[in-house]
Amino acid sequence: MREREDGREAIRLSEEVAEALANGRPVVALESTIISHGLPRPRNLEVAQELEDLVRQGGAVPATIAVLDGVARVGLDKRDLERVASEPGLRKLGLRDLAPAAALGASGATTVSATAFLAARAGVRVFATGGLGGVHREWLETQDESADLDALSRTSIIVVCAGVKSILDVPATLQRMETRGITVVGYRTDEFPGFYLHSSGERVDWRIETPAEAARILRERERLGVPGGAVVVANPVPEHEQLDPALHDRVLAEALAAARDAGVTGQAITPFLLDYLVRGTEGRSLEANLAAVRGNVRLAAEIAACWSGG
Ligand code: PSU
Ligand code: MN
Repeated sequence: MREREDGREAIRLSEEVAEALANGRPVVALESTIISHGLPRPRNLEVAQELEDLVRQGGAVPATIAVLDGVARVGLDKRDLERVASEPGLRKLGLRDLAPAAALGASGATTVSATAFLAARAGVRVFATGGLGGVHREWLETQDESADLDALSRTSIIVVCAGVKSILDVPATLQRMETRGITVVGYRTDEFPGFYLHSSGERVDWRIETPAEAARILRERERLGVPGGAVVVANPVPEHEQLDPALHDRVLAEALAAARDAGVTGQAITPFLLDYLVRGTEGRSLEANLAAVRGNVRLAAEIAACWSGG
């Protein structure tokens, strides 16, 4: 990695991650914004550890990504994870925020855009999260489209997710992904998942049945020379663990109205809506969110094994 004048590397890999990558062992990247801004405390720390354990049980090495004291870190130890889960005022960092955070020595959790970028730079090619960001419903007025999409259109990585967050305009987000050349495949489904919901009601054009097929698709993207971009593996939350769709629709409508009334915009809107849903569903949205993330992490570990084995 390129060094700064003061000798500090730009991206620091944990020993375990560096060793796994050097030996061609499977590694799964995990983002940290879901921990710091997406889940209530103190449950978030438990979840951060649980997700790392799930990666290990799947035979891969977890690489949770964040920026601590200005250093982009790929692979965190227990104390680092505690900081991400509980440090007051920890920032939310997208791709555009990485350079100022490094220059100013700031700390922050990384979103999908920043995590995918750092993972790929470090050589990690499989990444698991909950739901991607995308085009917000108020897009016509706010022009709010998550930087996740732009980053994924330029980063060669497999992202396992339960679709995009259902707080978004899902058809518009799918359209933007098509325009930007992001490959989207359904995992054992023909329907695009709905994050808390098993299905968003939208169709996906490609369906895969095995983790090996996901790895093969990224390989073929590279072999063909399709300009760097992600393969999104859309893995639905099992139907029996989804949020009740009627409850989802009702509380989401309330949440969107509350955000409008409170004038919440920009980086704050996604955490605001997710938090409103947790409270408005008495924690049921949280359980569905966690079920989705767990499933994604398990599948990502399997895909990582295929990636490094192939
Ligand atoms: N998935 C979740 N919970 C989250 C997120 C994803 O289950 O909180 C985070 C991711 O970090 C994603 C971010 O990149 O929300 C999107 O934020 P925005 O809409 O501001 O781009
Ligand atoms: Mn945004």
